[in-house]
Amino acid sequence: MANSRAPETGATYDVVIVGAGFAGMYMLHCLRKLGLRARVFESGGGVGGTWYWNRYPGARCDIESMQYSYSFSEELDQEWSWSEKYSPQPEILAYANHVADRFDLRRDIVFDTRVTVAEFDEDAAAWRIQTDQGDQIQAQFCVMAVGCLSSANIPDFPGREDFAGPIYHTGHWPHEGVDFTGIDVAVIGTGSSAIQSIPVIAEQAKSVTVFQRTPSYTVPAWNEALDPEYERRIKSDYPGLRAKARARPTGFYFPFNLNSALQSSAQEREAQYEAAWSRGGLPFLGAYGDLLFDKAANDTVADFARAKIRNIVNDPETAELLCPDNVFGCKRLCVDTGYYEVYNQPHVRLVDVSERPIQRFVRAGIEANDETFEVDAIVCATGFEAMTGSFDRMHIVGRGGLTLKEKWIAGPRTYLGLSTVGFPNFFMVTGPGSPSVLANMIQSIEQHVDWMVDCIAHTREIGARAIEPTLEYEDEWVEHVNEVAEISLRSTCSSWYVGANVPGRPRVFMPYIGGFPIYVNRCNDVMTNGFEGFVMDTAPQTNTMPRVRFTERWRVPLDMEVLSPAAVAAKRVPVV
Ligand code: N01
Repeated sequence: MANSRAPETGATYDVVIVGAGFAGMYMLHCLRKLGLRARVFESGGGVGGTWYWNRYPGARCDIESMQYSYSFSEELDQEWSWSEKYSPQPEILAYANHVADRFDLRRDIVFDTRVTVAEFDEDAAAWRIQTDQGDQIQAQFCVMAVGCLSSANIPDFPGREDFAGPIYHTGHWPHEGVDFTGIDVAVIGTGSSAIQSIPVIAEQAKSVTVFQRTPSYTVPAWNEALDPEYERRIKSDYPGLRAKARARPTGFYFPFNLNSALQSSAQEREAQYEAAWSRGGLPFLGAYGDLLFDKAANDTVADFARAKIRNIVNDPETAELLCPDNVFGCKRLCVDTGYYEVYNQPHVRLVDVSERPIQRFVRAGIEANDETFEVDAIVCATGFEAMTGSFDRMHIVGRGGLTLKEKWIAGPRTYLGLSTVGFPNFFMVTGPGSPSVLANMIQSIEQHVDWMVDCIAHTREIGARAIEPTLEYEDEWVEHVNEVAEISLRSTCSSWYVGANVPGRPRVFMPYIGGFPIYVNRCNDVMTNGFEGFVMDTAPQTNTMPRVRFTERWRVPLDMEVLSPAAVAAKRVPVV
């Protein structure tokens, strides 16, 4: 990326932040409130992170916009208006830009600059940072705000360089947009990005050929213009809604039925699923309390979803190919607008590559199943190296020359998804081992940032140079994350949650599935107990109680009525 500025060398900051998405922006805002000096490096040309890069047609959030937004500022909540129930990517990016302007964040963010090296200097107790633009700076703390789904997974299809046309990845979409009018397009993949983009691409293209390795379950979004009366009602008590959301396992609020699917009659279940389908979106998973924990219960909802597909898709062969046979909601549930319906259009074709992988790209298109599919453009909707991909792309070196890559060779190991042994003063926003992608990401981000800022402030206030978790607590947390993952059916299938979408990655269930409130309570307790499980060096008064500034708002009572069975089970499992 062109960058004409002179590199910054020799400067010292309190905190360096990698990434200016929703996490990096909020981190910067909070650190400034404490009077700390922070520098943010961002590889993109603007703020917004995932919403800066994922500009593919049809991209929008799948959590209602009124909840998929920052909650730290009541003024911000009141002044911003969303136009749709699930807002489109350009509007979410506009919101990120509004936040950057409103809180004057840009002056501490360096754009078009990728951090390449982060190395802990044990003598200085500080991180030495290098970028691809020649910057060399130092900071006491290093905060990775790199996102969970940022590193594009572009499979190594043979013959990629032979294809005559353009190849796009949904996660790196050209900023000027792509005009598919009148051309033949191939889409590889059928995850959330594909499911959102295919119906929109099909509106323009002469033909769309979709290469499917594994079908996904998707429920309709029933997206619509935001009802002003609904907005007014929420804004009349926004803090109330935010508090209710925080008490939920998913970090966002929606009606949740705790009853068991198996204890309902077939007729009752059908009615319940129909009602949930007609409300649409991710709340569909709240139709019954045991859908993700009991295979027999899950079979009932999977049957319902397959019946929907067969009912919507006219061609029986295509309908069968679109019917998943795995656990419903095991992979991330997709939320769509007109996805199954698109296969009723004569110019949209589904190609099954589940038995035999795509053979190669050739000049004219794609060879699969011994057939050449001639296309003018290829869209790879092939996902991300989730959770750890962005860390892998930097050279991160902790104490004693240990690299993070080496440490995580068999899968990520963290304490609370916040930090990792051997890497002092190093924090990860929504890192592996935290609820992250299993909860409303913006809530997950804010809770992590608030905790980290209180932690950084405390460390400095007591005069410690460094803070790092202990191996004992990290091991216990990793064990607990794995134990809780076993409770849910989500750990049973090959998904990006377990790294199975990228060949060669270790199979580990990466996010914490115990539920957001349980997790938040644990983080609160760790802080209240003087950062239990962490060691601080050269701290003269380690028994000083932390001042809870930012974290206070997360001390909400647990709503035991709506905790998921995994969350309840997690609470029973002794953590330390
Ligand atoms: O990626 P994915 P995504 N040959 O990994 C296929 C979030 N998100 O970008 O399932 C052929 O889900 C792969 O097949 P398989 C959301 O959390 C949210 O769509 O591995 N196919 C799969 O079908 C989501 O879960 C929104 O067998 C290959 C697809 O590519 C996450 O991001 C919107 C292949 C990848 O699907 C990732 O979604 C978009 C190969 N070699 C994304 N390699 C919202 O709605 C991979 N595939 C907010």
